[in-house]
Amino acid sequence: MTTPNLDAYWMPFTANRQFKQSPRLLTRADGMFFTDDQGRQILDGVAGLWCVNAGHNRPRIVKAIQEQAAELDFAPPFQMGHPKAFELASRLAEIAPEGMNKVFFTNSGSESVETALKMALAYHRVRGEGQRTRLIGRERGYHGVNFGGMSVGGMVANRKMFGTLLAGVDHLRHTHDIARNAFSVGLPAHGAELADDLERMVALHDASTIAAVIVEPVAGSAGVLIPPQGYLKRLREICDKHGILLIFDEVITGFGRTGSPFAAQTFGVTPDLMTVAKGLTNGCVPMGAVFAQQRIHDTFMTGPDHLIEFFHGYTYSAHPLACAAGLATLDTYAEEGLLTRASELEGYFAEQLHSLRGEPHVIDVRNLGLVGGIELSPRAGEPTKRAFETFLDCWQQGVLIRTTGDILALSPPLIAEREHLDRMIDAIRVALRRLK
Ligand code: PXG
Repeated sequence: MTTPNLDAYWMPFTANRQFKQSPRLLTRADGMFFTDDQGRQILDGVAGLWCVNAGHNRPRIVKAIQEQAAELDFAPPFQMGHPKAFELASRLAEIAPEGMNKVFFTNSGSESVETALKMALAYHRVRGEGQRTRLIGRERGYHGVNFGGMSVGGMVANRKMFGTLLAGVDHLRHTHDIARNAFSVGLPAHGAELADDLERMVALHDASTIAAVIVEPVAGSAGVLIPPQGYLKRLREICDKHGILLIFDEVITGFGRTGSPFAAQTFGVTPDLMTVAKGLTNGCVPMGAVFAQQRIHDTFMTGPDHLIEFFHGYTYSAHPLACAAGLATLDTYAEEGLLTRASELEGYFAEQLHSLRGEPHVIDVRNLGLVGGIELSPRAGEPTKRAFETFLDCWQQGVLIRTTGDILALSPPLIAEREHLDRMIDAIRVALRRLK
């Protein structure tokens, strides 16, 4: 295949110059594999980008999108609707955590986060507590790249170039603690007390100024940070004590990644608002959503009937193609039991991941459900380079992994078989052994 002219496309979250010197072009995908422009098969160790949970090119989803495009290509979402939007919201409410039965559609994880933050602020205002304007995120959190999500997020490189961000935001300490928790299998034992950081914020700012706390149940982009045992429950309790809303960002953990449909269910902790995207449509059509507790939604339903209750939405909210893809995705998940399959594979995957303990440069291995993280010691003076070289080596071996900082991440499609998991781990082992 001839390589296209690579000049005009300014690529997102990419080392553009390195890429354009030796491009990695994907041309097809099926099941667990991509095909590249050289005709090589690349095993997908990251479900595309944590999104293709049912694997690639699923016939039911492909057909649904094709048929929808011919039937109803677009329907305005404001003051209008189309049947599949309602059907998808109902189907999602059926698998949602307890009581989260209202669904607001967006087009990405970043938009879901902005939507949830705005919902939280407006909710308090409608209830007559409009002074609750403060938003609390967490160090090393990732909540997308728009201004709200960037502000509550805690990844330095994603924030430092972009000015003053939102005012009135504060951050809990992150929970990553290699000194106490290195090589934990599943949930780390130490660190539940870090949730008490929220009490510190309350002491500083007063609870009456705080609208919401947003955290990822399991942080993905920041390098697979698994919450310590009891941490999320404690955060929930402190939020309840002070009337602060708890938002779970489940953009990565949603749709089966941790062994239940949502991490809220895996941990037995129900948030007030929950953001999703990615696996909602199996990555096939951009779509995100915010789940809200009935009580939050109902708070907005006051005033004259003809007035808009929440001044927010997107041209492409509940786009017909996305709704069709979402419905077919949920069917596929249900037929194949994929939303709980990670819990079946978790033990085997953990064994394989933790077999990397003792390999060169490995300072921690972390796992939960079908998420794995391998942390490397950085090369002196060249942070992130070891991980990036491992990524390139695995790519040469025909395995796609993700890296962030000096951490390798795996999040295979939920259809993975043991031999796929073995191959991912083997490729990483080979790469680590020849790494400087
Ligand atoms: N919240 C979380 C928890 C995410 O992981 C977003 C929000 C934003 O979603 P959109 O659809 O706007 O990208 C994400 C996205 C990585 C990686 O390498 C992960 C994401 C994005 C880019 C890279 O781990 N997650």
